[in-house]
Amino acid sequence: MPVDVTALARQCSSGQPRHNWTRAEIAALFALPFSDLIFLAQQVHRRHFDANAVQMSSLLSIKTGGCPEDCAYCPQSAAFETGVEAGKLMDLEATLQAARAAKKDGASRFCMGAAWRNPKDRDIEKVGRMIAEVKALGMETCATLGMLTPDQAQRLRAAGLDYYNHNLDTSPEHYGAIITTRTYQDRLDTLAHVRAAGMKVCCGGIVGLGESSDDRIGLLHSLATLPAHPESVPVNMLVQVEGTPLAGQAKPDGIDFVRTIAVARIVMPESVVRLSAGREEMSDELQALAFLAGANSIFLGDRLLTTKNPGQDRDGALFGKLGITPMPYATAELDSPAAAE
Ligand code: SAM
Ligand code: DTB
Ligand code: SF4
Repeated sequence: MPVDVTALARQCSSGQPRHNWTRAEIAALFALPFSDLIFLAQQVHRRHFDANAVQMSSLLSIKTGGCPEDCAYCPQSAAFETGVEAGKLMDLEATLQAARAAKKDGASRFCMGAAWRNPKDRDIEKVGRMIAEVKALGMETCATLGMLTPDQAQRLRAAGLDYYNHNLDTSPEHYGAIITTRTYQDRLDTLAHVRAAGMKVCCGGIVGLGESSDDRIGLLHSLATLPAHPESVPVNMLVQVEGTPLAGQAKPDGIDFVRTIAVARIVMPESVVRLSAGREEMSDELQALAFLAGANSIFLGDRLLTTKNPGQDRDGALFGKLGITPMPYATAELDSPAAAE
């Protein structure tokens, strides 16, 4: 049966979260005239959020490079010559120093990333100590460490981890063209362990992997039909890194990227949607359109994990022009006393 777009738009504008999206409905949203799509995304956004508030996180690579996975986009895979040196797990004091600086620069959440397929149990112990100390600074905590067992997820939660980032990246159909060393189901299993341990989920994908428009529909369908929507949905624009198999291919159209953000906003109305990697190469106008389409979080600071991000000066000027204000502690209740500072 064809989708009744008028009825769908009316139903979407109520902002009620749904988990039974069909691919045909998501395709119909992508196909809306751009102004209608942005209007709908704005209606949904304003039902749940202050339209001018943007959540700010800071990223730190606590273990860089040498990863045994073969994700075709990633400069940290040991399978590609990208010039990224493999390092050891960072020590606690260096991590805390970065977290304190991030807090001073206005980040409310600190996200620690490791180039692992999965952490070992002794890594969980060390990262757990980092999490507890970052939390004691009065920041929300996030980590992205690869696949987890149920027990590892529980230990991270017990250490004070608020969010776990684990992306689906693309549609189930396109996944095998991007990563051969793990399956979509592996990703879904870790997401279930993270949920079962009581953590908030940060899960999204990448635009620019050579995916078709059906794959973007498929990615958003996978995310929006999870048993609970991820609280945080990063939409990354591929950062092409020399030496990775995806370097040098055609870049996606900016309007298509903004459409992906708008549809994510509509199908996961209560989620914070992150305008994630790729901002360094975006114009102010493209970023403004992404915020208008319902993106309401970003990474602050001049570095993502291994690649560049706009620094404080450019972001400060952009936020000033757009009247953007920081959204403190978007969805987590902090139990640390320092949170009140
Ligand atoms: N190794 C862990 C994993 O894969 O889950 C955690 C770190 S990994 C770098 C986190 C995410 O960064 C990936 O899932 C991917 O979505 C994103 N990412 C990596 N390289 C990227 C790139 N070149 N451009 C955009 N996003 C990228
Ligand atoms: C996410 O979705 N994007 C961030 C974060 N989660 C960990 C990572 C982007 C990495 C971009 C490439 C790099 O800097 O190495
Ligand atoms: Fe490893 Fe994560 Fe990069 Fe894949 S995305 S190669 S798992 S660091």
